[in-house]
Amino acid sequence: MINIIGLGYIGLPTALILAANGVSVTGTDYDRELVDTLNSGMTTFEEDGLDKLFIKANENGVLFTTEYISTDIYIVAVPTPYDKASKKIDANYVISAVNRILEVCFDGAIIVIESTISPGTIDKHVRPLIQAFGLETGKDIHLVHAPERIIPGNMIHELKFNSRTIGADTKSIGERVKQIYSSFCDAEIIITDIRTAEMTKVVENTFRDINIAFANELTKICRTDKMDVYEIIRIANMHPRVNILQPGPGVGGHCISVDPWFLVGDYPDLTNLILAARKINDSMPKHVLGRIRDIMREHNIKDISKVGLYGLTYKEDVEDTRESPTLQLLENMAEHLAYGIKVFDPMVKSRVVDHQFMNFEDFLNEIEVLVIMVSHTHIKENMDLIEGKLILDTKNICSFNKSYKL
Ligand code: SAJ
Repeated sequence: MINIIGLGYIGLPTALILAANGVSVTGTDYDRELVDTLNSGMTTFEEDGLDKLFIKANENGVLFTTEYISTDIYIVAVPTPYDKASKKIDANYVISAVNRILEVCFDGAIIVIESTISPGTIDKHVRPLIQAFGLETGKDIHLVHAPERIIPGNMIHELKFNSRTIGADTKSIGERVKQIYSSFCDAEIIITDIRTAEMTKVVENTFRDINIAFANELTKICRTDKMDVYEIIRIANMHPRVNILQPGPGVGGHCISVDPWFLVGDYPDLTNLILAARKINDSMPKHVLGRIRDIMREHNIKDISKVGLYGLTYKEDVEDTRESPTLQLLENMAEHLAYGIKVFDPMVKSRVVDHQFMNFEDFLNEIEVLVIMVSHTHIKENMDLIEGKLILDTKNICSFNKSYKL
């Protein structure tokens, strides 16, 4: 029996894919409402293929509870935020999960940490917990780090086809964990040490952040002299060794905008490039605000409540609003909020901000300037509805002559 701790965006799909592939699984989460929802036969977020997996996992007897189970394998997938002041990882969720496991686990149990952690977290924060229990790592308890790599929007496919890294203290424990992941993962599974696995995961997300920052910096350069950044990136990317990502209104989500800070927090004197990239990406919502002002000036629009932001999530076709560029932008313009900039997102069913509309047409009726912050399929399929508006298209999805770009 594997006990998965944390049934969020990573823990739930992992529990389901294991169970769907015949592994005996109990999922544990401290959120009673979430556990009740799963036990009532419903999933807790939308993701392509998740519901199908849920049905299969239920047929195979997957269990959900708020309790920790006595067993010999645990997979921990709890949040790892960073402390905004120190820029260092906040490992409290991991620490509390491991403490609860140590109270109930069998002798010789394996604890796999899937949550993204900064390099050294296991040595600094997790091993001491085991010693404090009077136990010995490598004998009474085995620690493993197996960071996830799946991308929201394509999670189920990537669970099966992305290669994985397993960091373990010994090859034999690494092999045992590899066997578990092999039950559903068809790609290569590499065994390495824990520190390398920790660092590799953070490096992957930092690489993406830096690449996006480069695209965003190019956007600002191109704006100054009216060059077309999208065309320039498109042509540059035809070079066999160039692969620049796309500019946008900012970098959100709980991964790319968080993980590079772990390195900045731990190596402040050595992370000039990484810090610069973070600052560039964090400056993009302000750049969008500047572009909104340009358009308002040009069209003599004085009232910010005539502006509507389309998209509240951190990227297209997901429901997750964490650290989203739109929320960052609204924070940036807090003093103007009283004037009521409008917001709409078809993926967000609850009220998250002021002046949020739940109906697209009502939203459009109230605004003159539409700012596309997120390129949901919904708007791509409803281009005819927005044609009469002044459009600031931060995602380059709109081909109308009149649309403004970043
Ligand atoms: N974005 C751009 N331009 C781009 C690509 C993305 O501005 O060309 C923005 C998005 O709009 C979004 C943010 O970046 O606001 C992050 O989105 P994303 O799609 O790049 O990444 P995430 O956060 O959804 O998932 C990432 C992935 N990491 C890498 O691709 C290296 C995923 O594989 C990881 O599993 C995930 O982080 C994680 O959990 O760490």
